[in-house]
Amino acid sequence: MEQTFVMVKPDGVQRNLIGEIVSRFEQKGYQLIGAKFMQISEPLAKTHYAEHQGKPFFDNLVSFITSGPVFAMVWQGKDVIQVSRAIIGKTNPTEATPGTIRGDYGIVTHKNIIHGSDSEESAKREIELFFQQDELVSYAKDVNTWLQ
Ligand code: RTP
Ligand code: MG
Repeated sequence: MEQTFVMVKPDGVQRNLIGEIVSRFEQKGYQLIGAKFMQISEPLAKTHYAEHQGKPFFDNLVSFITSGPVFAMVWQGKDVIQVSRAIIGKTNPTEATPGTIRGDYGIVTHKNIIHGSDSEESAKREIELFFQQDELVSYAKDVNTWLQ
């Protein structure tokens, strides 16, 4: 089953949006198989955002993502990589459609609340960067069991 890496950024944590964000992915029908509340180190930030090294916003991006705790997650389900990006919305919240997370809660590009992997390759890379294999738990769900 397809998996992707999603992370509530420091601004999202500070603004108490963890629950809202988790809820959106749960309600869509995706399954949470890993989660970690953590502080990103500078080396981890630079590795995670390596594709942007050398760009004018790189240093600010590293400072921002290490400025406070984040909530890192792995979500699983059909087409979860592409659909997560749709749930998250465009990078610049000004262009993000209302109804998306960035469209509903973001205003500026450098504080856009949430990260999601943009391809199969980056999902695999980012999951391995943030999680050990034994920190991911796939499990069957049967809601009715818990109502009886
Ligand atoms: P992310 O990786 O954080 O999920 O965001 P994204 O895919 O939507 O955007 P990406 O192009 O990967 O950029 C990573 C983060 O860098 C900041 N950024 N600033 N022109 C700019 O000032 C600029 N462009 C990108 C954003 O915070 C973006 O989320
Ligand atoms: Mg990106």
